[in-house]
Amino acid sequence: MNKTVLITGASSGIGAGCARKFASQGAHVILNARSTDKLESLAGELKSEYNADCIVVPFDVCDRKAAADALEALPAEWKSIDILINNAGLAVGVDKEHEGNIDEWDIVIDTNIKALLSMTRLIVPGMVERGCGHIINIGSIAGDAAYPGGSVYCATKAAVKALSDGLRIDLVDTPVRVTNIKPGLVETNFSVVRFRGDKERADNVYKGIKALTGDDIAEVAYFAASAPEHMQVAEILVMPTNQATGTIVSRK
Ligand code: 8X3
Repeated sequence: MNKTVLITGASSGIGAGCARKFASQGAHVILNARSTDKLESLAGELKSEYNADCIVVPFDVCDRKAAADALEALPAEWKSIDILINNAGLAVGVDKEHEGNIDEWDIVIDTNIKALLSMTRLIVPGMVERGCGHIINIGSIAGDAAYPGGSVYCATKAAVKALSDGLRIDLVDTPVRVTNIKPGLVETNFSVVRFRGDKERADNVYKGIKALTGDDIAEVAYFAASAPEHMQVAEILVMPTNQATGTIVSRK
């Protein structure tokens, strides 16, 4: 794949999985996350494993100015981004809506909705101008229906669906494609963050079920990205075989 891909939240989980998959297929990969160290280490791996062409652009996606400045400062040969993978996102806490922590909600809403929107706003005009591009948003099964303790997170992922659908409508007369990938249980650092660092509680989420991995979701993203140009994979809901909905899971 001779395309330039920018991945947010690339330092771990689904983002790192996407970085490995796209790099292994010859894409030019721009790695974004907050942690320079983690990005540098991943970039080193991609270079040694796949001889990948990749650069790191560390910034917090919630910081609009830092995002705009970093994109502006990209070397000329990296400026034409073909694929934007809006992956950065998180859940914090499992409180009831009427008992939740408003500051934590701000972080979740700012990252999952507002940062996704600002990255889209910064990068998509260039895609339209060049007549080529693909936005892959990492939504969630959580956006399809709310579940206990997930109220605000579920709302943000419902927003990702609405923003993906809206963008697809707005780009309908262009060659630019929009995909919303909605994963179910994926074993990453996600639950550790959701449970505010409680590793044991996080591990329980994936007990007794073969959960998906970041690499599995990367396969889905790559499938959408490598589909023929006339084919727009609009939405994919993907979950472990023993999961049926956001709340129905069979554990052995
Ligand atoms: C994360 C998946 O199942 O925790 O988006 O809602 S789940």
